Amino acid sequence: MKKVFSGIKPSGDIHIGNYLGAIKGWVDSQDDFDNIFCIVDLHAITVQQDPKILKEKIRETAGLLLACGIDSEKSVLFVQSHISAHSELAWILNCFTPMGWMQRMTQFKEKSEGQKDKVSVGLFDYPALMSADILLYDTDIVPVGEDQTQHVELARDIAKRFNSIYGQVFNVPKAVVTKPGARIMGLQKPENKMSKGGSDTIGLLDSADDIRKKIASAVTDSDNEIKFDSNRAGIYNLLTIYELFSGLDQGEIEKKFAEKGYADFKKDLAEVVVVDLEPIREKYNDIKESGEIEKILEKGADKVRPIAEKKLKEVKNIIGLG
Ligand code: AQP
Repeated sequence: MKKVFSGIKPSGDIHIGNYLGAIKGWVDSQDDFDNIFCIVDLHAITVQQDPKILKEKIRETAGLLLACGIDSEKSVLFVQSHISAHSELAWILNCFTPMGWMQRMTQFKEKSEGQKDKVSVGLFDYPALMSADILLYDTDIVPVGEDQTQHVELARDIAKRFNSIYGQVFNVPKAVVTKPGARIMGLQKPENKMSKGGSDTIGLLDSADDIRKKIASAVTDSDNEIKFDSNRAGIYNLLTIYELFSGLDQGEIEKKFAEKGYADFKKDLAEVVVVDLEPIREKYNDIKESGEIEKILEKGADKVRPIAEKKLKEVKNIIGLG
């Protein structure tokens, strides 16, 4: 089976953007690929984190992945910082990455905008660590949202460059973009992507009442016409969420709401979301209480450690370290 590496940052509350754009697909792919799911806490600290909250969010993210259906018997689930080879390889890759390549990364430009003094070198260098994550495990496929494809391209370029100097050391991975259009936007600011840092999200652990309130107050427009029109960002985003949760296609949805207004549509949307998220929340609470999360993460780290250490040893040896 093809090897797949996927990461998620424990940098806040996991939201329906993460779920629809990534986690749902990960769960569905477990019989088809040799999956590694990594909670990328070293990526989370590229912006400042509260230590106590970060520790909690690492466990919460793991619990939520399990609650959504990640099966630790079929796939590996571990925490990035538990395997020191990620940081070590990232440093080595830094030394093989031209500055110009890194300076082209558009996500850094977006994320650093307007906060010059606070921006860390780590945020700039994030793609080197991401390359290390991917290359350590001879990954074939990296499923990503569109915003991350440039980083996978960089990992490919670094792998090719390294291989051209030292021979076939790294497998050159491929990005597979998760379903087009599955980019969930903020409910109040539909021009921005739904993001863990923002207040504009529906969290997987939000109560049913909170979900209803958030959807009821989501921004739409004055057209009051329920149609998939990407020029009308607010209603388009809500319709996309409806489509992905309900499994209905766009034509069916437009037909269903042809005679209805936004208020009715929002009520239906809230129920579709609540019905899907409620069992996840319940399962999460059970897993948390069972005390299993820590054990599963340890088991996951034990599984990948020998693979990562072997690759790192090969790299160190070939470049003359030690
Ligand atoms: N709004 C979104 N719509 C669709 N997919 C999304 N993803 C994130 N936001 C959306 C996908 O979720 C996976 C894990 O994301 P991440 O933890 O690496 O963080 P991110 O991509 O930087 O997104 P966030 O949630 O906005 O985090 P913060 O606020 O910490 O930067 C990825 O596959 C991503 O594409």
